[in-house]
Formats: sequence, structure tokens, C-alpha cells
Amino acid sequence: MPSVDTPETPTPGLPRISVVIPCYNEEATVLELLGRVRATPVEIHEIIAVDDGSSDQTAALLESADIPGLHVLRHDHNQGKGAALRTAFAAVSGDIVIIQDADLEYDPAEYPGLIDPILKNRADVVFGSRFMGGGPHRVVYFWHMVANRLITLASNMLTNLNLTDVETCYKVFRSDILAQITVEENRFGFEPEITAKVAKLNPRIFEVGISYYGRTYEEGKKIGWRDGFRAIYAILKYNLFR
Ligand SMILES: Nc1nc2c(ncn2[C@@H]2O[C@H](COP(=O)(O)OP(=O)(O)O)[C@@H](O)[C@H]2O)c(=O)[nH]1
Ligand SMILES: [Mg+2]
Repeated sequence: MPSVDTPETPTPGLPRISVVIPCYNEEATVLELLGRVRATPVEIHEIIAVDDGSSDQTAALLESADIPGLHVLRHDHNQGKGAALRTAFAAVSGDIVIIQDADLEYDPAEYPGLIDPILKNRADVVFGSRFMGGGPHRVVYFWHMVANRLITLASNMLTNLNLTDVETCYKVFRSDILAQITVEENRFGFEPEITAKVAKLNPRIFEVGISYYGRTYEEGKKIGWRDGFRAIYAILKYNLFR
């Protein structure tokens, strides 16, 4: 594990960038999202999209997409974001892995800022925070913000990390760090689980402020209060009992 901060020294072998995209019933956004991933100023080595047993046109749209470097994997039935990422992580071949949701809440144009601490060999893991930074943040649900803060507080108390946004989609890893982590949670419990497992590896973690184009339930948002309880369960389980 690199423990000495050696800023500005390029890390040998970096960077081939892998973008992993869990997709469940995202027919309205997935092609636009893939276009935005391709349009980032960062050269993308591969995009691994996992269709998580969608019942809409997501799988067909992914199959028809003519995007260089796109690999499509499929679950024959729906299993959840954590399960979709477990499948994706097993297939990555890049040096840096970026998690990207298939909706348009997070903007791939922000990849350069997210990977910069890793490219400069300051960080091994980067979390994008919706609660930092001067970019646009759509004003959506107050109680989601409260739940996010409580989940992040509980996670931080047990990891002793001072993160501001554990539930963020934008989590970026050196792939050698990710290779040491096995995802067990199938659904959104994955977010605090991977945070706990990252913390145990004691890598250099950075946060970067990101924009947030939040969507409403009418627009397709799916996370709910049950996922909040599962998050607390996952925080206790993976921090205290592993
Ligand atoms: N909700 C949900 N999302 C999934 C599932 N499997 C994969 N995903 C993907 O995980 C990402 C996050 O889900 P999303 O519904 O945007 O979460 P939310 O925006 O927090 O409500 C999206 O890219 C989904 O397509 C699943 O079983 N349920
Ligand atoms: Mg979303």
C-alpha cells in the first residue's frame, strides 16, 4: 500500500480508464449517458455496462449502441446495483475504475477533476461529493439530504474517515485497490459496504466536489427509505463484524 505522498510523480502504468455502468430500467437516459461518457475530455479505455435484468428497452438499447470500447454484460433477472457492480468489477481491465450511474444525475464531464488526484499519485481512491464544490446542485428532497448526512455520519464514526457523501455514485478507484475488495451487498447497501472495505485497506482517499442534477421519483429515481435502513445495517455489519 503506498503510504508516502509523492505529489506530481506519475504512477507507472497509469492510466487506462474503465467506466462501469450499472443499468436497470434506464431506457430514457442510457444512450444519452453513453454519449456523454464518450464525450469526456478523458480517453476512455473501456465502458462496461451491466444490464441488471431490465424490463424496459435498456438491454436492447445497449446492444444496439455503437460505442467504441463498450462491453455489455447482462443479468437475466434483476439483482440490484451492488450485484451489477460485482459483475462489472470482475470484468475490468483498466488501471482506474470510475463508477457511473446510467441516469443523468452525475455529469461525466467531471471525470478530469475526479481522476486528477490519482493521476498525480496523491490518491488511490476518490469520492465525488455532492455536498462540496461550487458547481450546480439541483434542489430536490430535504429528507434525502438528512438521510444522506446521517448515513455518512454513522459511516464516518466507524471508519474514522471525514467523508461528506458516502452515498455518492462517483467513486473512483485504482484497480489494484478495487481488486482487494469483494462486493457482497446486492442493492444500495453496497455504498457503505465498499466505503468500509476501502477504509480497512487504509489507502489515500480524496474527495472532489461534483455537480448534482438530481431527479425526482416522477423522473425515475428509485432509492427509497428501505435502502436507508439497509445502509445503516451495512455500516454496522461491514465495519464492526468483518
Ligand atoms: N434502483 C436500482 N438501480 C439499479 C439496479 N440495478 C442497477 N441499478 C443502477 O444503479 C444506478 C443507481 O440507481 P438509481 O435508481 O439512479 O438510484 P437513485 O438515483 O439513487 O434513486 C442506476 O444507474 C441504476 O440503473 C436495481 O436493481 N435497482
Ligand atoms: Mg440516480
